[in-house]
Amino acid sequence: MMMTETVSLLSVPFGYGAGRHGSEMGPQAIFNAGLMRQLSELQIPVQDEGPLTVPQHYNSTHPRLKYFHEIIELNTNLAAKVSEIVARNSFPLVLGGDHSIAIGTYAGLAQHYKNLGVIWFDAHADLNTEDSSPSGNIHGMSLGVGLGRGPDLLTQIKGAGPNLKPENIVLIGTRQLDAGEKEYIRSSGIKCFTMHDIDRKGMSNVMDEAMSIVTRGTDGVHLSFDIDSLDPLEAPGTGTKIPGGVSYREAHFALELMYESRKITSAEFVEVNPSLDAGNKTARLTVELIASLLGQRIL
Ligand code: EXY
Ligand code: MN
Ligand code: MN
Ligand code: MN
Repeated sequence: MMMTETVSLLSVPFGYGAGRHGSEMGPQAIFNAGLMRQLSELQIPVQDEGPLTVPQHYNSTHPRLKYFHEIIELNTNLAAKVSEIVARNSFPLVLGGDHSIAIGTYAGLAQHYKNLGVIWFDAHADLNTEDSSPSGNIHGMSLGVGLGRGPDLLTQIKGAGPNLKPENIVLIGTRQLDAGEKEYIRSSGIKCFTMHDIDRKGMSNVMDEAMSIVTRGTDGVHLSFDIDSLDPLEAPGTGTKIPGGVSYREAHFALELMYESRKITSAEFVEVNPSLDAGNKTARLTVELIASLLGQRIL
């Protein structure tokens, strides 16, 4: 664990940001895979905050952004809850849900951290806008929203000003980018470690570089872990599978290094979709990864 003593577990059973059904069942699948037992073995005080109340589908009508109003409502509630957890000096551990919930997580964190570092583990960059998005699915835009790209109703959930800065963000595991995202990454200077970089440098060097970027001049570091960063052969239970991903070993090692750094101040694990899983394999693997982040060691 990092700078705080208690972990506050917040389930967000919400999947309207994704193109397919099922990630709203992610938190339950992760609990069923033995999360509480694993955490109790670590002897960390864990506070189960219970599931966040999520909006029902109400005729949301935006010409391009699917479930726009539901996503605003959800993230407004989530931001308030995350902010309250940080105010109590507890470590927010958010379980999704699709990746659109990152919008609420960092909006809440931004109430406390003015220069937040972010590690975005993902096959994707989630930097689309309503113009560049091929799908209209907001989970493919959630990092961009944090940088102020998008309609005010999404970017200003907790007041004016972008919540994140490009120079504080590191992408890891990237292997599927849309044209507008590539252009933005190049021009904004966001650091992007693609699968090519991981193959060439090794995860150890990538993590060293990544940690030095996200800790330089920042006041906290958030980990946003999209389970689709992993290779779909190992983690099939997710909605947007892209071959050639991070191995379980590499991910596990990266999370152990994050623990050793003692710099991570909040985390979210998203996009586990049990309806696409083989048994509950992906959720079990997620539990293992969370345990590594929180300090579990083999010996
Ligand atoms: N780039 C594609 C889109 O914007 O539709 C796919 C995005 C998937 C987003 C996922 C969960 O990280
Ligand atoms: Mn994502
Ligand atoms: Mn993804
Ligand atoms: Mn471990």
